[in-house]
Amino acid sequence: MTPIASPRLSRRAAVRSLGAAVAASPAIVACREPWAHAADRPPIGDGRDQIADLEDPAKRPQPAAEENPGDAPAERPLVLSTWRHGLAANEAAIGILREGGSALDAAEGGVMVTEAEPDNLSVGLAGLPDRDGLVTLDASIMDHDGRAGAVCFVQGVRHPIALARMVMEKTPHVMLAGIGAERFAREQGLEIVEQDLSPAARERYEKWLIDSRYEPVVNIENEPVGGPDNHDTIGMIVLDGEGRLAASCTTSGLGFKMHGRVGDSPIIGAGLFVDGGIGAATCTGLGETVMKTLTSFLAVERMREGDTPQAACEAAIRRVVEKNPNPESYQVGILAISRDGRSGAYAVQRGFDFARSTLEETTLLDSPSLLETRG
Ligand code: SD4
Repeated sequence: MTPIASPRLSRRAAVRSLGAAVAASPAIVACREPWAHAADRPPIGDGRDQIADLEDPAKRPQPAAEENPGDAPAERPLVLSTWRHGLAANEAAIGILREGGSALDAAEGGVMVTEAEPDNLSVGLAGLPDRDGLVTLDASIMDHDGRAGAVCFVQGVRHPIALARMVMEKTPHVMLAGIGAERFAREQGLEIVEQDLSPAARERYEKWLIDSRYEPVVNIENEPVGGPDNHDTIGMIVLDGEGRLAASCTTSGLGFKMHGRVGDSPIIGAGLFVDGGIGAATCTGLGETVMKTLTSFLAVERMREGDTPQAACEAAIRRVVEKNPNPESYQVGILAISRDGRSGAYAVQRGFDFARSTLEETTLLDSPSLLETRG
């Protein structure tokens, strides 16, 4: 695919523009709407019996939006991001697009807002620590032309997403880990801070130490949906006004994970995937389930095969459930945008909300889920 030439904000300009972007952005729509009228679609069953049908192209949903009334209307530009914290991130991303930034600039700058939040327990340096009391961060970014960058198991880096972009743009590699990534961040002049838990994270950690006595917690997401450790990570997908797609994903990972654990967020194809000629997807949730099914890659490949973004998200979540037992015990949510601006969202279970922004408005939406349609 030929890259589309366009003006691009410098990184510094993009970061500078965040404040102005948020100030100049349209009002956030406060209402929460059911996404894509889940109740109007036929029941999906438990997911496993649908896999065979989806292998038959004749039975797959057709790509035309009008043939899939459950799909959201096509929009361009369009920004989707995971969870409620996506509202502020989307506003910043839309602001960057308004100022002439590319989808990549918006995807990077948007999630930097979340990384900088002082009270976010799942993204950035204020996030929950691992079992050793250390905050370790994962992030990845991908552009419409297939370039990708990622960092994992990094400590003290204020903006891991910016570091991931630097890996993409300034090294011959795709991923840097741990102290090598931190050294590269220092060389590039990125802000590095001493490890120090945020007050909220410290409180939670100290409580966890007493309650859990350092015993392994295999499924930290096996908390009630909406529970404090249960979700987060911001994954953002952007379609800009010129038709370019980009995605970003950044997280402090699962709270109280083993030291050294890396999740899906920095794994290209798992936490995110972009094919500029097809579409983009990003995932959140229990990373171990996503890594084993390359959920974002699968969704983009389903779109390549003709699925709508909504159908692609549903197929990807069905695959997660097919390959990972006890879906009641974990959550995975996925968002997708096709290159023509249609979009989809789906999750294993209730409780996955996401932010959707056009130039006109930003809305918090509830994703439909597989388990809620099982009856
Ligand atoms: C991880 N996927 O590290 C991330 C965490 C997450 O909702 O998204 N939780 O596994």
